[in-house]
Amino acid sequence: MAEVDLVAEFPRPAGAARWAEVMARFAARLGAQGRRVVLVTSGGTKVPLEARPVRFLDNFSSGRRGAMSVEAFLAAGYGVLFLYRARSAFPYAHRFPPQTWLAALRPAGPPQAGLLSLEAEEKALPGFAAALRSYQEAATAGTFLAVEFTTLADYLHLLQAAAQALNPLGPSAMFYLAAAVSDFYVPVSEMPEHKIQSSGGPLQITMKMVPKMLSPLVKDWAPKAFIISFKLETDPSIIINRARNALEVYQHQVVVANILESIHSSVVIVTKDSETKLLLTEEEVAKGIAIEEKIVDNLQSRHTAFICDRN
Ligand code: 9Z3
Repeated sequence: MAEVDLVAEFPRPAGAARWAEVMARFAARLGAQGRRVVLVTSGGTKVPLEARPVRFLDNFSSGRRGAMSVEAFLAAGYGVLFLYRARSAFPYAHRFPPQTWLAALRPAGPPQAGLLSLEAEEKALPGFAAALRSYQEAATAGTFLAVEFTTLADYLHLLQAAAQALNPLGPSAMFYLAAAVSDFYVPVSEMPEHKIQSSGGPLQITMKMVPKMLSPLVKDWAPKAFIISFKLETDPSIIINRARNALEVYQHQVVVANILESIHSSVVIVTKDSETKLLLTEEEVAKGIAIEEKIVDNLQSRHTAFICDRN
């Protein structure tokens, strides 16, 4: 698809216009403070197979990469726009699934003057108070905005709106595209309206290629921004070439290359003229250090150099 006509191919989600305004205001406010702002996309997209969908195509992404990276960007002083798959990992909260706090927290007496007191053994919820503090600090400072998507169509429209919101920040805007976006979809015009019947026998579906949004993002939507895409493969022998190929085709700044079986312990940061392997040692894992801290640290330095260069 040469020209991407999002509206014609993908139904615009309800609320997209309102989110576009909220994102533009968020970016403008942080830009006026002289803050860098990063868009972190996270989680997998859901692709309906029927017009009144019962079945979907989805993928493995848990959103952990995105959630952990948001924490590291906030700690580094960035404003963060988090475009994430509904019910995937959420910054700070993902460390504490309900079964941990449901068992650990208990009411500490009846509410007094509208204040509910809860208590827990410190050991039962390690890091819980620190996570609450970090989240609430970002919320109070107004440096974090979370926007949900579920389907591929939601994602595409919100990505475009986010890019347009960040465009006025020029090189101070970073795009960190960690979401696992479907490569395939069924156009609305070709979808069966009702649930596909199994009485029809084995199912064959032809899916179209999803247009690569990196192309209009780099060329038109936010041409001055610092743009990082992620490349995922299962075959280590092809990953670096695939990453280099993406840099050549889209002309953006960085590809973070990862292999499915080691996504949370090792990545390679690939640029036009460098390859930097980031690895977690066993001691770092034992200390609770996450690979995202290293990725964000590395990219932050590159972003500084990029901004200096553009100015
Ligand atoms: C990634 O490669 C992310 O690192 C993961 C993170 C999705 C592997 P989790 O959410 O996993 O922590 O479970 N994201 C991009 C994957 C992708 O589909 N990239 C496209 C490709 O490889 C390029 S846009 O072709």
